[in-house]
Amino acid sequence: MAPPFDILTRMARAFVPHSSHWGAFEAEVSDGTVVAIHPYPHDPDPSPLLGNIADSLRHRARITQPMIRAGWLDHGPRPSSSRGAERFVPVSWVTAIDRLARELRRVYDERGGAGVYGGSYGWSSAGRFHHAQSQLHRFLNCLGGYVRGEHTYSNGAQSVVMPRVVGSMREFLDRATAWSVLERHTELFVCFGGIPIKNTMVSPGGASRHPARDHLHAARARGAEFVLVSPLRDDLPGFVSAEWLSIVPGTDVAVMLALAHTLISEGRHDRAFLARYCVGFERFEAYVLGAVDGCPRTPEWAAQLSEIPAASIRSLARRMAAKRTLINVNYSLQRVEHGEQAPWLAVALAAMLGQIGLPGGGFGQGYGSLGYIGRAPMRVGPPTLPQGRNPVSDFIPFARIADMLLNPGESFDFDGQRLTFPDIRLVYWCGGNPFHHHQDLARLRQALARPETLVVHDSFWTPMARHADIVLPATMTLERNDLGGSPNDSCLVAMRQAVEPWGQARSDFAIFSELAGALGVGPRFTEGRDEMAWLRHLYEEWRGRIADDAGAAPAFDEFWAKGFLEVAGADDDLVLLERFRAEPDRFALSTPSGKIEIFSATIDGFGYDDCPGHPTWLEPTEWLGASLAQRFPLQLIANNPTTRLHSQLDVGAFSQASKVQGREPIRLHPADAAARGIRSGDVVRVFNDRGSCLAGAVVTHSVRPRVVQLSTGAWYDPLDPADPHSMCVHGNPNVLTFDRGTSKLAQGCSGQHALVEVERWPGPLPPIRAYEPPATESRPEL
Ligand code: PGD
Repeated sequence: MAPPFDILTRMARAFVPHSSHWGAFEAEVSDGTVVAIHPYPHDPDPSPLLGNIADSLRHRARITQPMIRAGWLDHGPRPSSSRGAERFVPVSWVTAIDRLARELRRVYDERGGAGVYGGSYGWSSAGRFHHAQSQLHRFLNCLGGYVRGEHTYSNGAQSVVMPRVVGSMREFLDRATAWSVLERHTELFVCFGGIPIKNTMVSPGGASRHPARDHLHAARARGAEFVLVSPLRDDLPGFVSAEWLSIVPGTDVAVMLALAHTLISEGRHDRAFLARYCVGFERFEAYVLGAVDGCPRTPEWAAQLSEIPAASIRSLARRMAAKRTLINVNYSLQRVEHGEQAPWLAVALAAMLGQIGLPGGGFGQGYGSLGYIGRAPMRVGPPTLPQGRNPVSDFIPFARIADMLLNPGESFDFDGQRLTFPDIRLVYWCGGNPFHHHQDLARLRQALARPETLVVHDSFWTPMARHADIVLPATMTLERNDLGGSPNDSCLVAMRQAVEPWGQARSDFAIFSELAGALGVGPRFTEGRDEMAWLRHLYEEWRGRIADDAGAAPAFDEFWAKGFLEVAGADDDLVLLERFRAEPDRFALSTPSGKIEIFSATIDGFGYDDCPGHPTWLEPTEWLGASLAQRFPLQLIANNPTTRLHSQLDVGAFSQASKVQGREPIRLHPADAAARGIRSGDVVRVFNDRGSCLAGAVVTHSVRPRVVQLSTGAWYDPLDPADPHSMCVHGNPNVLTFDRGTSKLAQGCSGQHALVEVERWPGPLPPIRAYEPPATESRPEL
């Protein structure tokens, strides 16, 4: 048994096993403080994001005690446009629990679970038990359920369209080709959106190892060739010596269609494969050749849109047909308007090459988007907290939250269904930051003014916490005990508590246990277990499943003392598509035809103008070819950041070191910078009709001309907090992005692109206040 926490803290120095979404580690603790973070020794390529942890733990941006917005206390629950601009009143836990329990009772009595939005999108933290959304959902299910969200902001378009094209997501996408197979067999790796190492550092639930860089090295050393199709040169590491096809953002579909055109017109496509394993190629072929609308999708046609020379497209198509080729499409390509098209088209192209199911050939999706793609899943998944049953059937695709709050009762399309936005009175957020993940923040603020009550648990004064009515301080993972693990990782981590909770912070579990008690559902929520009893229970349940799989794991106490437990049982048998190739009838796909659907009669039957029955070029509203580009001539790429996970630990040292004069860096091409008199290190204003923000210029040849790149995750910091349209002085790109679903099919997030203009900010520079706690007023009676 490991020494209990109080003894640990008294020891001069302790090394405490722990984990995060970006890697397993040991926290070195001295005098009750984390003094250093040491990566898990077996990790070949630890993430630099570990550098954000130590100084975040005791940062002034931590929430130290429960708070209630003054206006909510004064006027009671009601819509309010003052959210985000008002003072907070510090209250005791007793008062906070009492007020919140009464409010939950009121809403459930009046509206039932259909009046509560508990989707609470967000990555929260690693840890199987304290996973914030699971805790919230379990709690709300004890009260009568909640309106939920479906799919993700990450791969919302892909996760809806792909089941209609190849069937089950997990089997055919996450496991399409193992890294180890790719490293040995792929001759040509065509990477739409690249494989940015920064993204492979992150896996939901954590990863004890980061192997992507080594696999890429090995593939290159064996002679694999890489083609990078991206507006950003560094979307593939330099050591793979990729050929860079510098593309106009949003035009990958046009290039893929032209690759298809070349294959067809030169007879290089595999007709036998298409006939045996696919349906609907003829419909697609007619479209590509221009038989439908008189517009053949030739390389010359695509060159005009993409600015990739026609000769390069033609030559690439020929090489793809001649070599063992893997086509990878990153999630970024589907996080745009009409995002369904690129992943669908990648499958169609791979089918035309006839290599699906051959080692190292075919398609992949998201190799550069998340760390677990291409890694073998464990046969036995990690421990999971049961969430109970949700009796409410209402849901929204996650990215439609502002539409829902602004338009209750209105109907909308989603994946062949006509749904209605529910009428939400109370929003409960736990483990996510919509001011990071949602688009068009001015509109989001108007939407968040609508509910009667907004509750947030977070460890930090994120912009979402500032917009809440009731704010409850949550512990960080190092302040509690948990189990770390993910479905694609062989290491289970005893995430032991390293330090005391900051201020009055409590775990989400502790908060919900108290609330459940106050609402008369305590035993149902806790099942009579405290934190350690739950960990023991979840672990032993998992150990039973391991034993059923003929494996072995030690009893809980031994595991807990050990810290890191390496488990056998990775399912390396990544041959699902090989089986389909060998016996397509026996291993039919879970699509209506049992085959790859290049044309989907189901999707066609929905009659959506923005997502027809086969992959199609649909002009985006905001791209460099649009008329709007005359006023806003630069294409913004708002991608995931390099120096933190989303907006998490933006206060940390690694994230802070990247800022320019305190602002989020924006990268722009030297020609665009020179035309505007901008130099590296200058602060610039980035703007369009939806909003504006300040950012710090980095002038570089790594972005193509007329493109600027500003990553997400700088905490939203409005110059005038009372004005939803106010400029963000820190550099959050979601003040500029547009809030529209990818299409009627998936209604996914399309936040990756927007048209903008950039100008030098002449100063004076407004201060960054994002990390300062909001103003408070004390009320002794509370
Ligand atoms: P995070 O910053 O990870 O962003 O959006 P997401 O909301 O997941 O937010 C997690 C929050 O949970 C943080 O505030 C953290 O402090 C809090 N938290 C962590 N642990 C705990 C805990 O134990 N308890 C509680 N109560 N809180 C906790 C991510 C989303 O953004 C995603 S996945 C993607 S891929 C999207 N990408 C883009 C994009 O490419 N471009 C744009 N423009 N926008 C995007 N938004 C999306």
